[in-house]
Amino acid sequence: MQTLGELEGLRAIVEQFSTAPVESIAPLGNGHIHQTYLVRFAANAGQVVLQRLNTYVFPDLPAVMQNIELVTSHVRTRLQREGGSELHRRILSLRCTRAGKTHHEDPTLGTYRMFEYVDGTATLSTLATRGEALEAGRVCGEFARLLEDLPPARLHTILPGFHATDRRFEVLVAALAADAVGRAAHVAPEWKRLRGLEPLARECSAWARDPELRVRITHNDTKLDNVLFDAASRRALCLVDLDTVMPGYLAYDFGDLVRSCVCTAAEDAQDPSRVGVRFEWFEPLARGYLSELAQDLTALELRSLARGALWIVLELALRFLSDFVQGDPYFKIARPEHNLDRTRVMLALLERLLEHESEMGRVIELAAKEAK
Ligand code: GN1
Ligand code: MG
Repeated sequence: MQTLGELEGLRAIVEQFSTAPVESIAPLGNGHIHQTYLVRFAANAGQVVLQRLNTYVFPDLPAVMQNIELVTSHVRTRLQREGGSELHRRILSLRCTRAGKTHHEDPTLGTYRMFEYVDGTATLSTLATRGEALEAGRVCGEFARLLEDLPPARLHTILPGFHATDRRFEVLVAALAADAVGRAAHVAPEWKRLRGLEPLARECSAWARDPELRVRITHNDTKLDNVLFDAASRRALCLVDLDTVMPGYLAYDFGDLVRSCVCTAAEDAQDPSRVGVRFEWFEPLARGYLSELAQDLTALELRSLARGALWIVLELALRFLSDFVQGDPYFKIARPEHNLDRTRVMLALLERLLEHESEMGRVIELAAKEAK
């Protein structure tokens, strides 16, 4: 909960965007990067999402906001052309400041932006039905399909090397060597396991030398938390959290969705022995995803999808451990070993996923054949 002073500050920020009187402001969601609030206006004048943006993670906010404007307006136009209904629920809408800017910078309170809140929606922390899995996969594939005619070069590369798993490996090596906060010795067991996974960390870059692994516009943060569902029908409406939309590879988007859906434990569980894989979600996720995209994928892209689940889990293990070793500058933490717990969960998940390595490939092939 915010203090009274914080609340006053937030109200002052809201005034930059709207003159409507505010009824309440409450924290929303559980992102690791920004601070997100739900703002309710008085007299049923609607709700908006207000975000205090993390400028440590996103130093070039104008570039982030330009990407978001370009991508949301492109998707909106495509949906209109396809004759879709309820467009305001199928792509996020930015609300600009009263001065017409995409975000507001306050010298003491920080930098903020606002989105229209989409009514009657829910996010899911876990999947409960096959229908939800099909839908999550479908909306993720749809996002890529709707952006296939926008040249990737028109977008800013917001975070260079974001999914360059081999570079993430090198960052960890450097962090361990620098040992800025004296934690390197403590993470020796995790490092030993990660060191053995270097070939997997280098795999995507090797594949990417082949132009058949196409550079597309990708979301780059497609965890289940970022899929917005209709609360009643459980139909997936759209992807949220568009900060990292930029040129990338499909494998990471599909992989991120998979890893966030199949894990039986929370991303930050404190007991990694509870990590298992609900493999029954993999097939509907793949089927939903490919129902939108199968026609358009190269053979290498298709093969990369199952690898993506492995690449992203390894990448997250590397990122969480690097952050822990560097003293937690990046991911929000609620306890001292939070990032180490996250690392251990990712390592356990990778082990479990590797048991399904060839099965994942077979399921993708079959789903693609059926979708074509
Ligand atoms: C961060 O913003 P949020 O919490 O959705 C992170 C992702 C990680 C994710 C792990 C910009 O996502 O890359 O996969 O945490 N986003 C950024 O939960 O680093
Ligand atoms: Mg995010």
